[in-house]
Amino acid sequence: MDFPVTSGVNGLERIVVNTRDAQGEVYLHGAHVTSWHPTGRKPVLWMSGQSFFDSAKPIRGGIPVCFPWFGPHPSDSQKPAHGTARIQKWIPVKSRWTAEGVAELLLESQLAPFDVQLHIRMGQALELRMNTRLAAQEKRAVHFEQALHTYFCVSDVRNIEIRGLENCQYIDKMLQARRCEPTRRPITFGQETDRVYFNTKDTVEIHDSGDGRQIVIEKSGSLSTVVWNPWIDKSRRMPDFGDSEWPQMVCVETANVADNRVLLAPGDVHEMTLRVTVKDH
Ligand code: TA6
Repeated sequence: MDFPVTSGVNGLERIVVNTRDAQGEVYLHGAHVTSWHPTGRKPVLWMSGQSFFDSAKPIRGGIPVCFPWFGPHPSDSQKPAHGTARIQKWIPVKSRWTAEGVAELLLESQLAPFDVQLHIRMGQALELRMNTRLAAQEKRAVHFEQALHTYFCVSDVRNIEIRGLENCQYIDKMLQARRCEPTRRPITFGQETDRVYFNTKDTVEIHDSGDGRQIVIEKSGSLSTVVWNPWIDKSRRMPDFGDSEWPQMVCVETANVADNRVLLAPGDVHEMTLRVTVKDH
């Protein structure tokens, strides 16, 4: 292991990455990437100043791994929102430098009936690869949902636009999960926004003139993209989200949810990837 496991906030274990090209952190709790930015750039991933760091609760910010369901459990309200992966301690299997100075980490978890691996590469780009397979003893196909629920830093959510989803149908959670036709224009924000865009493989760009940058979000093995900002009232209702933090973040989530949930057969491996890069506006 080229990158040691050390003690983080409240003693939760983490791996700190500090390379020529990038800095970042990954907590074993939830295999949670809590920070990343290329050297010399502002943070790319947003973290709440009120986040819990508690082995029984999800971390607020960075990249929560939502799996094997998204949102409330479909039939049992006692089960945790967004599944169990993000509140489970993952096992660090590998951490190494590559010849190009990229930090490569591999964490895995057994979330019955699934075995999941999360490969993370931190350099000038941030790359995550989530591989999901059924445990060997499983003889039947099983459905799952997943999301890399990424929180991005922005100068002010009221001054950004998100491009790449103009031609996608979406489910609008603010309209009682109504199915909506494509807007044919970039996403801008003037209220709480909670949308699941489905049947899209498209790259999404966050254009942030305030920070003078674009955050480019590429993906594969994902047909859903979720866009969320809690705005004022919902922020106040979340104990791990500061009341005045909402303008500084937006979630763009690489996912397979709802219509795009995955049916995984015994012996198959499902792969979903996310690649984040930053360029000047
Ligand atoms: O991805 C958007 C969403 O599903 C919102 O509805 C909101 O609940 C958000 O996730 C955060 O969920 P959490 O369980 O992390 O508070």
